[in-house]
Amino acid sequence: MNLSDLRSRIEKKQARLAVIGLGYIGLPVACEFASAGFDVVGVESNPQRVEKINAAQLPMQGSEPGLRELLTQVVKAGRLKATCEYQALSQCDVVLICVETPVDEHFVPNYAALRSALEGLSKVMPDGCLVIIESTLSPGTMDHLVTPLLEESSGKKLGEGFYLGNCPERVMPGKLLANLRGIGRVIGGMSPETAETIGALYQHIVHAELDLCDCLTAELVKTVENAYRDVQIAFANEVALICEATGGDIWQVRELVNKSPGRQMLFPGGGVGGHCIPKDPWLLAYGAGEKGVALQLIPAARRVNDAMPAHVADLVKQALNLAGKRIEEARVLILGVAYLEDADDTRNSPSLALAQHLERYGIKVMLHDPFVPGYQVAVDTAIVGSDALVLMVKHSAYRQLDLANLKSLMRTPILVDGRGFYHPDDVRKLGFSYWAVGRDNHNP
Ligand code: SAJ
Repeated sequence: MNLSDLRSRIEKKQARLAVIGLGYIGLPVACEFASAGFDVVGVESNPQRVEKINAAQLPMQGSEPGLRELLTQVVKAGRLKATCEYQALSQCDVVLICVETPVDEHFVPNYAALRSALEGLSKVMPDGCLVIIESTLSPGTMDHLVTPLLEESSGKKLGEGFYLGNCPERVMPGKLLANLRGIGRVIGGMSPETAETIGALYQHIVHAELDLCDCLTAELVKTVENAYRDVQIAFANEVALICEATGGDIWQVRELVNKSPGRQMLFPGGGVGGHCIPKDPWLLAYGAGEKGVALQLIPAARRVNDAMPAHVADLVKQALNLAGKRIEEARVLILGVAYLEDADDTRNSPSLALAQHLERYGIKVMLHDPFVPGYQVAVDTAIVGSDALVLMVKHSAYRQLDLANLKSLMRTPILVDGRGFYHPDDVRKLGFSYWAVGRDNHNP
């Protein structure tokens, strides 16, 4: 099939769609296209996830407004089917690839999942198939990895036997559907006609601007927008350290700085987690490094943010020492394991990094999270006999905690605030020794 025939089938919603990878990115987009009227098959490596999806059960916990209902609607309508078999792709006109693209311990992209998806697809890819990579890629990957791998494995030629584009996702756990529907997308095509065809597809589900460009630009935009955010957060974290040392209050400083025209300081905190921000700067840096550009600022920002869990651990240690507690006998409860408030995603969780630092000091660590399975023992049970409570995630449920009651259950009333969640006076009035990222900890 040529691009103009494909485009016409897309416009009439007759094109048969497939999504490889039914995770936080793939499942919502598969549901959205199915709901828009396309027949969608999802290819997923995890058989339990396949089973859940075909039973219209959401495979993730957190609060994802509208997704559970949407999944039920499209599965019951027979518009979305999940399978582990790549053979299902042999009948598809358009294949979206939504697999993880993490970096390894040396900050080098780990494209194992992407390679596996591309190789699986190549074996069964029909002529004229349109392949769209939604995964985040190091700049240059479409040219140097995706295209040659698809051509060599399938024996087809780009632009004749198949078409190729890169449409990076901009979702956020907790707002998966809202972001998918309401945030504009950059659409890169290996040819302008391909970008236009992909635009014709996404206009069925994205009710925001679609910016068409080449694939390198799409790869750069995605990694740069997240590196930008990481640098902004690192700036806030470094100013937080200045405020702690000088006795300032970062939350007041940030509010007043942002009254200055053109300033938009972000929030400091106990660390930067998630599947995007901690790794996309490294994907960008890798692409730059391949071209001989040695970066300074972007890697430094990563180091600042990655040092925040250790900084919170140091605050806990200082608090215990001041309270005369023996570190190796202390018990600490961490509130929040997910990397973001009101979500269940624990990828690159700063809380888990904090727990490792505390355990290295010999501290017994307990963790609580209302959304993450395995961490849901009631707070007023887990806190009994503890020497410090550490707030690491601003889950809404934590607003309901009765701090006076929790203090009465603790052995030592220390509260360490990693997210500016509490007002120092309110907490100290209850008798807590209050410590915080970005605040004056000289008189806790
Ligand atoms: N964080 C801070 N300070 C801030 C903002 C975030 O410490 O001011 C921390 C969070 O606690 C979290 C991590 O950074 O641990 C990431 O938070 P995030 O708000 O950036 O959430 P993500 O990782 O889901 O970011 C995604 C990104 N979207 C995509 O990559 C598609 C990001 O570009 C968006 O700006 C963000 O969602 C959003 O705000 O929607």
